[in-house]
Amino acid sequence: MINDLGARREEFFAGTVTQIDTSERSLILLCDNRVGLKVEVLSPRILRFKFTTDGTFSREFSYAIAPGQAQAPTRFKVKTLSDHIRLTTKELICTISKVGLVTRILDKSGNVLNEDEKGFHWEEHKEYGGDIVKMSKTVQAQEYFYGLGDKAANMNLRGKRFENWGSDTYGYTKGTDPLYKNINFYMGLHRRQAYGIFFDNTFRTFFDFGSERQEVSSFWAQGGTMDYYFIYGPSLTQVTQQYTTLTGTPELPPLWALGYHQCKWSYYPETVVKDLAKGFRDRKIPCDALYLDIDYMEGFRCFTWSKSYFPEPKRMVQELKEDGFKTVVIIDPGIKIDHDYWVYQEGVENDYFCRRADGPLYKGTVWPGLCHFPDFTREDVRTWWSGLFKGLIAETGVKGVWNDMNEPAVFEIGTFPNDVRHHFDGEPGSHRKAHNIYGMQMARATYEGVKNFAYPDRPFTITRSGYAGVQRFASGWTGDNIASWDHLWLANIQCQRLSISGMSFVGSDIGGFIETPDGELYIRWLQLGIFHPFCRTHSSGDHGDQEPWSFGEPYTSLARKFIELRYQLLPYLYTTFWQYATQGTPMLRPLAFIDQTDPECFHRMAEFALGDNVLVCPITQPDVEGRILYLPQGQWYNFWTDALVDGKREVWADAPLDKIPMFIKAGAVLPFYPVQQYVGELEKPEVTLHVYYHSNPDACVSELYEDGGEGYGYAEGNYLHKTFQTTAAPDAFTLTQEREGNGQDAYSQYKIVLHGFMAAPVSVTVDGQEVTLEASSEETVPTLRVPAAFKTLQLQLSTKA
Ligand code: NBV
Repeated sequence: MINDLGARREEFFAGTVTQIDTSERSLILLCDNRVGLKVEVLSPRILRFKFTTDGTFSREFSYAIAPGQAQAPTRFKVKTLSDHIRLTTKELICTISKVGLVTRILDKSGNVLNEDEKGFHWEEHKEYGGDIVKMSKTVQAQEYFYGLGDKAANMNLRGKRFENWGSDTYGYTKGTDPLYKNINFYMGLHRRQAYGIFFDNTFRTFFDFGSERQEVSSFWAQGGTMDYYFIYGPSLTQVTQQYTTLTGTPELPPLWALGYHQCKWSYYPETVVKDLAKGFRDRKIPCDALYLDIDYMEGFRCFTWSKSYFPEPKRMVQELKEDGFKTVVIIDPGIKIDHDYWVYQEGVENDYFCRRADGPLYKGTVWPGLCHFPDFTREDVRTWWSGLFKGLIAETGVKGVWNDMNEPAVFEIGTFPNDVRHHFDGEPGSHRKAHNIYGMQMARATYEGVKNFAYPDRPFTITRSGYAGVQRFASGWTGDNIASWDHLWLANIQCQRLSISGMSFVGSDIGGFIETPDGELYIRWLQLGIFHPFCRTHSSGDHGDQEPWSFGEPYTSLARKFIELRYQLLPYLYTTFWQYATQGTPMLRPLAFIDQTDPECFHRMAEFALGDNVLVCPITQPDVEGRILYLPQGQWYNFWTDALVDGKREVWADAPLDKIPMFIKAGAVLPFYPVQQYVGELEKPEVTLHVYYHSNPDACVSELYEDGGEGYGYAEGNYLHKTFQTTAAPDAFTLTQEREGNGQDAYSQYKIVLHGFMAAPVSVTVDGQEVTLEASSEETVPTLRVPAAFKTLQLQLSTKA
């Protein structure tokens, strides 16, 4: 049973199976050396593998798994054969060797999806006790690896090793690892089939994708249990979707949260904030949210306001609100040790702060000086923390909360010492076990507080750190990046990777946090940022200004142009968010997610899709007039010129500084709003449907989801989910609309803009009635207006079309 593989390392393996049990959901195998494996069948495509090294399975508890996700029992069969046990579901075959519990998973046609190399093995942790639990798997031929959250590395993770141990990585660069978030979820793609692995272990974890040994991938943790989920796609998108059936998705954000946000460390005092607000409105640059960084507080004490900088916060927040701005404030976890400070007093009186192993309260230095830190792994502490938001949200009118430093970060020593104790919701342990979920539990308590006091409005929260499942509680940003072209490139990859790792509501500090961009870099970054679900300029503020107008002309006008485009795209962005919130579909999709049969898409990483119909590729170099990019299969319209381009090949896209390469899928219906200075400025913004011609007799489907953009009316059915289909015949083109939901249209008509039609249609009928086209300056872009509830729009095309 003992395999001494390394020079100093004593590794242990499973023995021989002596007992086989099945229940409604699981197969349980026990070996002669007390090693056990429970295979839980969560669905025909999701299997959970949980091991024990001492005959007893650990308690069923997970911060990652969303409550209420339990699925109905799934039928499966178990067969015992001479040297292995075989479990089959409708979609998968899983074999487990009787000696060593080595596992292999195949699709129902017998293709290997994933197989163990050594499989489960472990080492005893000599210093801390417990097991260092390990799993090794065989890398399949031509296998690509994706996922793992916010890694600053190429899209394909093969050949690399990574660590998850949330870290404050100011000024990180490509290759810095670990970063702020801990998402133990990756995907493998080979033979056109994809699967995912989610390793639910909160200790420091590692993932190796053929770095140490080319043909072996492995993952391990410095404590806890080997407990992982295998998720079969077969498409990459399905893998991410199913991962979110386990770990959850966020609720729909308020629509304003998808607008443009402006941040700096720090805007103060009040006059500066007011000037900033005026700066946007005077220049007619749309903006929805303004952020207050740590200086708004009194000596960095959370839940206080600096009396000299912000003497009347409620009035200021209200005045900003009247001008369409929502105020978002930062809240860090460190609570200043100050006997006259009520938050400190409440925390001490109720014993809410973390303690060292031998009893004293843990003290660490952060912005306010020496601090104590709430133990967010206790329910009563989370409830207390949530309650602290009453003042900010219910009384002062703040609309969103930004959680920073929650890795947790501590000056000089990095994070809490290992011996710091945490309650861990009933299974007390050290910081080794709680570190990676500390930030997520802070975000959870913050979210619950903001939600409670914001009701009936929707909450908005953002976090720097998190563990798998954090997407249920907060949006996120990629931390302290640098104003450099390399970082613009990285922001693109990091946001895509977070999105496919279940966390779509993400963005980077536009323009870079550290140092100052020049006008060109800022505009190129903004051009990318408007396609990220979270769109915020942020900078450390100790150097030049970083507002959209800070770089003078032509940059101010260009910034306005792209922020305006963001506001036009809002109905599309919101629909894409709805797909994410309801189905777990990633909002940002790397090319491999668009066509996993085309090997050219597997390693590409600059190009990505936002939602179903928009493909973009940022410019990440100075002084260029365009770039070569790869368009996936299908036909695409250049957004700027309406030129039709065939996919599955490289194309050159012109992109002087006033353009970003942007393509719309042929056949798409792209909903646009008019430009607004902030969400809600227009009470009933008209929707323009941009209809892109395709010559395909097969229908091309686009969606539009609408609700009030605020409040919970949608939960009562007050929403409209519209499905548009476009189909072409040789001399005709049809657009149909199907509607579901009890919402009311906010507008009576759609404006329809026809793109890519060779000539104006000779006749147009809407639900059988003939209508006339509007006079248009450009003959190639005919427009018309149709009733919002139309069912069928029939275009009779000249034979030239
Ligand atoms: O609160 C100040 C900053 C904040 O602006 C930034 O976004 C965070 O990532 N914070 C880090 C702490 C200071 C970093 C040097």
